[in-house]
Amino acid sequence: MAGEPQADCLFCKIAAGEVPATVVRETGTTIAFRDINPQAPTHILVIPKAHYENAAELATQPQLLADVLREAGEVAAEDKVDTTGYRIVFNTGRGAGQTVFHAHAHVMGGRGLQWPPG
Ligand code: IU
Repeated sequence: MAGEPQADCLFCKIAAGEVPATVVRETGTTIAFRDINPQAPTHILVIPKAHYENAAELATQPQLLADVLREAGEVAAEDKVDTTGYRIVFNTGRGAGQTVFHAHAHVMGGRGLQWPPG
């Protein structure tokens, strides 16, 4: 159920501290960690600790969505990509490349980013 921990969800396990990750920031509601397969010099995932499948489901909790977006800005600033520019991406659905079905914002920067993305 939305908002409840899922036994088979990797990001729920990272949020619970059961699976290690390179955590860069944590709040009461969110956790941010470096992507294990970075696609840019800065590639950080910001997730809500509670389980929502994707950005649309997360948006049913507006404060939590705002928490994730605020933390995306914070990690960008901490990695100093806020001045050069960065991208916040929510892949949504398999066809768009979503592989982990626990909502996560990719924060990417530190190199030139093409538009439109592939
Ligand atoms: P996607 O948008 O669902 O494809 O993003 C999932 C990301 O999670 C992807 O960039 C993976 O490299 C990343 N990831 C991770 O950081 N640690 C893991 O143990 C696994 C995936 I599995």
